[in-house]
Amino acid sequence: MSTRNKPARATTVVHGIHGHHATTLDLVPPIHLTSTFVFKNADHGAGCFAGTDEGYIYTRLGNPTLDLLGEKIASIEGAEAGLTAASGMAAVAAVAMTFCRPGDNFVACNSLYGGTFAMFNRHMRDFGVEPRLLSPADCRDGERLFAATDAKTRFLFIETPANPTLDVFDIALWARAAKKRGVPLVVDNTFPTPWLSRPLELGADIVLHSGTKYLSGHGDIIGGMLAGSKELMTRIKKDYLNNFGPTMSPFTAWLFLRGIKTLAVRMEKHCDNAEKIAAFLEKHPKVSKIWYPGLASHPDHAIAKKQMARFGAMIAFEVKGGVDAGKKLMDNVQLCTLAVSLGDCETLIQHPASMTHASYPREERLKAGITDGLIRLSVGIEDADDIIADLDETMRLL
Ligand code: LCS
Repeated sequence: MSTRNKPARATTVVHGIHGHHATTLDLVPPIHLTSTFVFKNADHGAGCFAGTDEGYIYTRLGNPTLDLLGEKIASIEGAEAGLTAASGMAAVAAVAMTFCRPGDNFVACNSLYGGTFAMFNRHMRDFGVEPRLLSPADCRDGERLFAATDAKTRFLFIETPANPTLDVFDIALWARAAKKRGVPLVVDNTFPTPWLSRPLELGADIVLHSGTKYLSGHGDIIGGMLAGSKELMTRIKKDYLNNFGPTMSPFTAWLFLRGIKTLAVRMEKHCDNAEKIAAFLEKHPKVSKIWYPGLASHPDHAIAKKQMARFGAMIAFEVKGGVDAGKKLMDNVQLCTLAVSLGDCETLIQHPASMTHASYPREERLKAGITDGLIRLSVGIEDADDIIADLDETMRLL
C-alpha cells in the first residue's frame, strides 16, 4: 500500500531521490559534466584517495550524476545500491570479470542476447573461464541446473524473458540453486524492466540492464546498469569498473534519469499494444508460430504470470514461407522500422539469425531455440491499430 513513507513505484520512478538543490532549487538535477574534481587541499586529496575523506575525485571513479542514476536504478529494483556502466555489455563484462578467474566456470542459459553469448562463449573461454551454457529445457529443471554447478562455479546467469526466444525462466528456482551453491544469481532484467519484474524480490542477487532499451525509452543513448547489495556493488566497482573503465557519460546518465521518469506509462502502453498485436498475429493465417509470454499458448505462460506484472512488448514469430517470406515482410513494412535494438517508442522489426544473434554458430543457435525464420518485433507506443494495419497489409504480399 502506498503511504507518504513508502510511495508507490509509479511515484518512485517519477520523483528524484534527494529532493532539490538547497540553493538553486532546480526541479531537475543539473548535469555534472566534469572529468575531475577539485580538492580543498593536499590532505583532502590524499584523504579522498584513502577513503577517509568525503569527496569526488575523478568521474571514472565517481560522479554525482552517475551516482544519482545508480541510486535511481537501486530504488526501482528494490536494491541497496546501483551502478552505471558504458553499455549493457559493459555491465555483463563487469559481472563476468569480477567473479571469474582462470579455471573457474559459470552457469547460464544458452538463450541469450548475441553479444552476451559471444562474450561468454568466446572471450571468457579465451580468459580460461568455462561457460556452462544449458539448454532451455535444462534451465527449467532444478536438479539438472544444480548438477551443472560445482565448487569452481562463480555465478549463475539468466535473461528472462530471453532475447529473442521469449523463454521465461523461473527466477526463484535459479535463486535456490545459486543459494545452495553459495554464489550470486545474476538476472538480465532488460526485457521486462523493474516495472514488470523485480528479480531481487524473487531471490536474485544482482540485476543487470541494457539501459539502452526501455530505461532510456527513446533510442538515443547506450548504457548499462547493475543493482544489488552494497557489498556486491562495491566489489564490482572496485574489482572491475574503476580500473577497466567502461564509464557512462554524465550527460547520458542525465538522459537516463529523464527517460526513467516515464517508464511506468511507457511500459503500460507497450504492454497494451503488444497484447493486441500478439492476439492479431496468433490468429493470422500467414503466421506459423508465435512466442509471446502473455499468450495462453506460450509454454512458459504460467511462470510468466507468476513472476511478471504484465508480459512485456517483445514478440517473436515466424511466417509461412520461411526466411524468404520473412525478408519480404521486413523489407516492405512501412510503419515498423527495420532495425536492431528494442524498447524504443517506435516499433522495430529485425531478423535475429542474421542480425542480433549472428554471433551464434548455427547449430548453437538452433539449440537455443532461435530458428532461421524467427522475426523479432519490439512493439512501440504508436497506435496499436496502425501497427496491426502495417503488418496486415504487408503480410498480404507474402
Ligand atoms: N542484454 C540484453 C538482454 C540485450 O538485449 C542487450 C542488447 C544487451 C544485454 C547488451 O546491451 P548494450 O550493450 O547493447 O546496451 N540487445 C540488443 C538487441 O537485441 N539488439 O541490439 C542490441
